[in-house]
Amino acid sequence: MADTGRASVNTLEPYWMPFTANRQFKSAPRMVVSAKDMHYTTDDGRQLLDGSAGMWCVNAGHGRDKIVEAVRRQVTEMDYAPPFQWGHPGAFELSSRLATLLPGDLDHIFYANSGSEAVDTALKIALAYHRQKGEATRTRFIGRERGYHGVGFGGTAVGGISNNRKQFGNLLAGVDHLPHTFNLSEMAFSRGQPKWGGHLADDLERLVALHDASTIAAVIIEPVAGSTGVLVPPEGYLERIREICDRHGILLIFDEVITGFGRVGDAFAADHFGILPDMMTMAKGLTNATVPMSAVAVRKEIYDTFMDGPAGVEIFHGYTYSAHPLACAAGLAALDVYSEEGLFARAAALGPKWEGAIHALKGLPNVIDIRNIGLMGAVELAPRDGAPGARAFDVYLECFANGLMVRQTGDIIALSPPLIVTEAQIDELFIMLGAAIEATD
Ligand code: PXG
Repeated sequence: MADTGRASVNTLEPYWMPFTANRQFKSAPRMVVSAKDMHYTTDDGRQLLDGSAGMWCVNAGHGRDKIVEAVRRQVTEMDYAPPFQWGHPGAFELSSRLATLLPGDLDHIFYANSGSEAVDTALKIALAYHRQKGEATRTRFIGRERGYHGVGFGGTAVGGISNNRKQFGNLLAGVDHLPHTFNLSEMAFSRGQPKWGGHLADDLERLVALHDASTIAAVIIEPVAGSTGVLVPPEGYLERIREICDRHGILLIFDEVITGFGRVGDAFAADHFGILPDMMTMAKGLTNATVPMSAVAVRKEIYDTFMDGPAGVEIFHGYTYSAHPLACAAGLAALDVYSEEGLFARAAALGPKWEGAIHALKGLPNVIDIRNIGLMGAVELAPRDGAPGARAFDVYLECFANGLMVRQTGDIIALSPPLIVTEAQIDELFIMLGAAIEATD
């Protein structure tokens, strides 16, 4: 009998962990073995309050019966269906539900399996759309510094995080970046949208002048930058980006992989800020992270442009697991839970409590900024001399030791609890985080 390796000792070595300091982790592993509602359980039986909704994705909390049951039912009934030239009811039903939920005429949905794939899909749709309209010179993309759009070649190229780019050479050609919107001296301790910084959108005019509008396919931004530490758009900023894109025939893509599904207190950030993008990427909360799935929503005119093209396959793009039946079942059940429990409105209602609780950390040692919107928040610490990120990493480890899961990026602790969080759990979260900051040099 072939040796499957099952009987061999299970070591930490063979798993090459993503975006992880493997050597550090393997010397002191942090293992979670089960999860329910607001808590993880560690392998040594401790409860961890989930202050990050896993990785910004478990918006309805963990192990929700309705979602688990829907996936169980689907896997028994039909495990898989080919998405090219075949359909299954769940894919159409989920799309109809999303089209209703999404703002404006963002009413056609293309599926992928991760935020990264959704971003690369949106970029490819933009290229093909302009080509279809006879504007094949529009090939350039504009991203933004401190933007995160996943790890595909396109997403890495339009992303604005140096560490994510520098190992990988030239990536996609013809990409430029807007400046990020963060300015500590102008906006420290802003609550919600900073008042300063709307004018930073005018840099898009500068890039249009430099490259000429006829070469630019799309601008892609996160309405609120998540991964790089909750950078809330300044007042007026998104409005000006939208207006400049409109004036120059440039598509505007909102990457709502984090901000979608209630995180900012509305279904989408596009609703919250009242700005309609031409395309929207989503993932994470789409299925409450129970099954991987992502999607690109496009406006009617984009879909119609493809449908007006030559007969046959309208776009040569898709994945084996596009609209996977298990993911569709999880997505439909997640949407049910969100609406039955009014979780998007709940996030909005808890916003003031959240804002008050996070800003109460002002004055603790090394805290140089606090930012918040909806149920997202970030606490930024002064870096240690010559060791950027080390202080926040120590806070992160201290939180873990005390029973709290958070995200850490640079010298920032980022927070995004499941939207079922209670007021008492918000208090508990910030007591633990405050204690961890105080315990850290
Ligand atoms: N776009 C945005 C805005 C994201 O936040 C992606 C695309 C990529 O999604 P996938 O599913 O390919 O990972 C993301 C992912 C963090 C963190 O700690 C954030 C993400 C992923 C992992 C960690 O901030 N966002």
